[in-house]
Amino acid sequence: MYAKSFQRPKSLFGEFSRKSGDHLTTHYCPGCGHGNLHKYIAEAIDELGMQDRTVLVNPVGCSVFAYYYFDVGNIQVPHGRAPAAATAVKRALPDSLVISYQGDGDLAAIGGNEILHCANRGENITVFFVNNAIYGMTGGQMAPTTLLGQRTSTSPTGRQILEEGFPMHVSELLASLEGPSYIERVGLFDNKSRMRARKAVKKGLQNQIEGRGFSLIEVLSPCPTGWGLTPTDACNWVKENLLPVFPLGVIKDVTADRENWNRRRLEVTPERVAEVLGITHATAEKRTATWTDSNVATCYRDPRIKLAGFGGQGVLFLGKLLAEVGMREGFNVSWLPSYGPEMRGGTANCAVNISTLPVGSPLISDPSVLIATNRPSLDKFAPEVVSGGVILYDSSLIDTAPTRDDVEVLAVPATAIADSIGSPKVANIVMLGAYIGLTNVLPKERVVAVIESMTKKKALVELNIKAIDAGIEHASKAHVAEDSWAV
Ligand SMILES: Cc1ncc(C[n+]2csc(CCOP(=O)(O)OP(=O)(O)O)c2C)c(N)n1
Ligand code: SF4
Repeated sequence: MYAKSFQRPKSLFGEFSRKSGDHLTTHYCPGCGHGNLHKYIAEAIDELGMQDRTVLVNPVGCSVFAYYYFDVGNIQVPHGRAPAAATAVKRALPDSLVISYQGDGDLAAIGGNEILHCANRGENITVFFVNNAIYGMTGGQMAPTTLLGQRTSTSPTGRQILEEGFPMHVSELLASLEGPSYIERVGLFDNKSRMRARKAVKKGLQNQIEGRGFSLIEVLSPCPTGWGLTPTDACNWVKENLLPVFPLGVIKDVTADRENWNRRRLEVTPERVAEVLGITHATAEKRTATWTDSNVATCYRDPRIKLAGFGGQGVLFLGKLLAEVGMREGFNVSWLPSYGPEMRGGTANCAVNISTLPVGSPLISDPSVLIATNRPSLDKFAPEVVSGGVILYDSSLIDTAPTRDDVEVLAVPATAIADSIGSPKVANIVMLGAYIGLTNVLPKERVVAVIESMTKKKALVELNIKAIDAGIEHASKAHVAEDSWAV
């Protein structure tokens, strides 16, 4: 007896964790071609035994969340930049299977330049180019591949030659270059075309494994939502409208002549980076700091610090200062700024790691320390601080204390203190003084040394030293007051 069982390819996750509740379906609309293509790619990866060595470069577009579905290495990149990221991964890890997955807006519009040069270099990668003739994710705007006369949200009367030019035949364009090895156009509109697509997907990946150079598979893909059609009508629309303009078939195939098309492995060492960038003082020495013999309490060690306030309050500078001092102390550090487009007055925050361990990511979603200098920042980030963490806030500007009782809270009237010693501009440095006064995480002398190396103005250095001292003093007094209260 035979039993036929259908199961999900291993290269797709067993459950999709993106949506709460439903972990079985993807976020794609019913009848969308992305789902089919995901399945064919995953099946091919399984068949080629490459799951552990695959890196999928996810684009911006409807398929931005492909990393919730593919159980392989994933990178999500800015709009149109997948070929550059794929190039970097492939050159650094030539034995990996690198996939650039892109829509027609992503690949042919904003990323037109990237794909052109990537194809021209003949990078040994595989590109899946999903052509649905519009920008699906953002509401069906016109793409370079939109058909003449096709109505979209940005061509409401239909695409016109004299207004928007001709539909772009990207595959033919790329095939005119010498670099690419294999380019085929397939469609997803009936069983036969889907089987052909499945084969092309596998060949594109196989080529890469065999070192045969650049492969691109263009997939004419239904977008029922963007086109305002039912899934069945969308398949018919592919056949009746897209096919005559974008005929299916192999557009270029010189894979038989191409071997060893892999690049030499790119050695990226700190020394090499320093050499290329001409940074003579860069050293590759291991970070040596430890907390073992320090007087820093365990709860303050390896801090993950979020600093937040208005632009112009100096929170980004403060973060840089902390990271610089930490680095000079021999810790691993990172500094990641985040700010709005306003030059002044918008919100600004940054994340700083100071760690004895290598920093895996500069992003901090669970800070152990929050230094907040305005109310919105305190409201936004206080709930993220881990239990047992520390919150310092400028109580001159924030009139309500955080309500958390599982963290240590220090109110610092930083702006008032800074005002009293000469300038409200050093309120940020008062906050810094309070932080190091409370935790001992970094020595004051080192902070001063870094400030001295940043400015030649003696008066400014002196004002900063006063601000640090005032912050330290405030922290120690607050501690004493708290201890006596506790007793
Ligand atoms: C730099 C930048 N510009 C514009 C956008 C807005 N945007 C998001 S997705 C998208 C178009 C995606 O269309 P396509 O690549 O065809 O993929 P589809 O959604 O149809 O699968 C645009 C313009 C963005 N996210 N980033
Ligand atoms: S909008 Fe179009 S491309 Fe995007 S998920 Fe829906 S059907 Fe697919």
